[in-house]
Amino acid sequence: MANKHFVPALIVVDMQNDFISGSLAVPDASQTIAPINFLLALDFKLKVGTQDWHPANHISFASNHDGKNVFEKITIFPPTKFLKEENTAEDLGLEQVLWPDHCIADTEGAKFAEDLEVKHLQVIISKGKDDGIECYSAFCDRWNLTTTDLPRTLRDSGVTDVFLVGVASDYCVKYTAIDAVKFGFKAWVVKDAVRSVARDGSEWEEMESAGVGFIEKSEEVAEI
Ligand code: VGL
Ligand code: ZN
Repeated sequence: MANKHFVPALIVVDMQNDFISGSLAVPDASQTIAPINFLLALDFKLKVGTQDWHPANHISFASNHDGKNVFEKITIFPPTKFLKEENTAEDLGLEQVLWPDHCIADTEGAKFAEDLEVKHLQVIISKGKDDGIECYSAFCDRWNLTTTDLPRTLRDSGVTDVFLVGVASDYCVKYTAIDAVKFGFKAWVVKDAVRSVARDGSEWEEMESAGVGFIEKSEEVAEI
């Protein structure tokens, strides 16, 4: 029988106070804590926690755009300092939802949820740290101009498959899962351990067409 090469990593996405019970609370996010703690106690080659880690003047905050309300959409352009030679900022406009202030670096709202078993996390990836860069994915920013340490960290550990849990399944989990596939990993979203902002289920088709796989229940991961 062929030797199946399988090196799993767990990626716990943005399980921070502001997303659980704070300024950008994702409905029922606290219900993911038990399944995530179950997964954190299993064996993985690597257990990674990601965190949104914004400066107060972050581009995604409605409060930083005069006359704009939260959940309004605007077009954002990347800071010129990150541009690659072939692009100008005007080529790279992206539609951006404006959020309430959330996960400001070193605040209570940016801390991991108290009941989460963070002691199992071996690596923490912070993202959205530059005021002009929006970074839903834990791999790279929305323009793919900057990457985090995550791709290299996973490759250095020989990881083949990533199991994704946390919030939000229609933003940071979705973008991270789709980028995981783009960066050459097999990606699995564990459905009972994620929750969404919009609760309309629209994220699943998008992830499926990108090649992301799904697992219904965290208990099933123990059997893989
Ligand atoms: C997220 C909105 C803004 C997320 C982060 O973690 O899904 N959503 N920033
Ligand atoms: Zn954010």
